[in-house]
Amino acid sequence: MLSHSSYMLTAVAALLVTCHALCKCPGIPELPSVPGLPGKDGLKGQPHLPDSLDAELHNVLVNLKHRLSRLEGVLALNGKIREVGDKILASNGKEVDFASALESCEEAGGTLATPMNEEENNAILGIVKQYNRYAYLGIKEGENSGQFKYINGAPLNYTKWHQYEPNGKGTEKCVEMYTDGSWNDKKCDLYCLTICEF
Ligand code: MAN
Ligand code: CA
Repeated sequence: MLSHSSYMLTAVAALLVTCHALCKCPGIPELPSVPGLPGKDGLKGQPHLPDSLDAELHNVLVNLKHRLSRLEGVLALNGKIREVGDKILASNGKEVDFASALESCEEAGGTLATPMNEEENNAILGIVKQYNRYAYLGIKEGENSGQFKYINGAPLNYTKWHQYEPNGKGTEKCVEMYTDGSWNDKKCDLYCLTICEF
């Protein structure tokens, strides 16, 4: 006979495994194994949860998804978020230096908006236009001048430089988006709009 708490733990583990199977979660690592509980393959076979609990968990997930999509609808309606692919973009409307902008995004569990393709660039541009302010992007110049990288150090796979940019030659290590969506290398201690991605 399972104790109440281990029964709940099993239920939560099952919920997480079910969620993991239902949602494609890029970037989310495999679930760690929980000592004393079957792994995700174990849960697929026997012994498994009573059908009533399985149905209940399925119901919980369906309701959570419905609730989340309604909340996203409200936020989008109010111009608080924009969704592009799997990313959610949002701004706090504040203009601060690069380090502060990045810090705000990370504190909220995200990072600075980083356009990886034209569609994402256009979604970020929508927010730049909404506030009519240039925004810092999640891109920085590396040690070699002229070599810009994502914040995680990976090389850029998409660029949208304005004509004659980047021109700072090591003196402008951050990147801002203009109100036409093009990019300019820019000093990092100026005031640009904070746009985060989650
Ligand atoms: C300013 C700065 C530079 C930019 C030029 C373009 O000097 O914003 O980063 O390259 O304008 O004229
Ligand atoms: Ca420049």
